[in-house]
Amino acid sequence: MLNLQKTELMISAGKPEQFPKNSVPHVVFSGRSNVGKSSLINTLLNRKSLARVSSAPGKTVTVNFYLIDNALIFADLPGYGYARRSYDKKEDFSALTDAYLSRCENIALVLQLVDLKVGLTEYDKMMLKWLVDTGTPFCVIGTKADKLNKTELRKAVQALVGDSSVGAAPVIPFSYLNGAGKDEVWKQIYNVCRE
Ligand SMILES: Nc1nc2c(ncn2[C@@H]2O[C@H](COP(=O)(O)OP(=O)(O)O)[C@@H](O)[C@H]2O)c(=O)[nH]1
Ligand SMILES: [Mg+2]
Repeated sequence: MLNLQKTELMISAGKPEQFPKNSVPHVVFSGRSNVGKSSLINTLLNRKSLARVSSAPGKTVTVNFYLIDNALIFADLPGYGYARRSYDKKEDFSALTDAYLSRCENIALVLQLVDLKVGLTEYDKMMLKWLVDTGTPFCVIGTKADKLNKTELRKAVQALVGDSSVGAAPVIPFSYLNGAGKDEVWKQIYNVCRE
């Protein structure tokens, strides 16, 4: 088991040269701005505010690397598809994300976050296609599950499970408000990291 107390923000990398160069496996958090990446990271690590939860999303373009117990890295990618971001900032985001995804050889698992109320966006589908094409292991995390009633939740999860871009990947509904899905996400992380 990992000692989650031993977690630190290694670096907020704004340039590829700053990406960590050690050989620790990476779990990558990908998704639209505001989808709940920081909230998921904080929940998984039992922290309130290690990863900054933003009400005004998408200002700085960085990949944030958290080192856990010297054995695992959480990589928080820049959020994409945020409408108010200026055009060139958008370019920055994709350049940095592309650089990370193409250069990092230690990606063990990608958690692709999708807001259950919004469903899959074109950007989400682009990312999922890349994950399938490159054979990168991934799970889809349906976020903000607490905002839906039982029927809506079942429909939203079914829509993700049935989408061809998701394929056979696990779909896990998650809520940071009540912790639903937290154990299942950790199970997936431990599964790939044991290999
Ligand atoms: N109701 C609810 N709100 C959430 C959940 N996760 C995130 N949020 C809210 O969504 C907003 C964006 O969350 P954040 O974690 O910063 O998203 P990020 O931009 O993907 O890192 C914040 O206002 C959060 O409080 C959730 O599971 N349930
Ligand atoms: Mg964030």
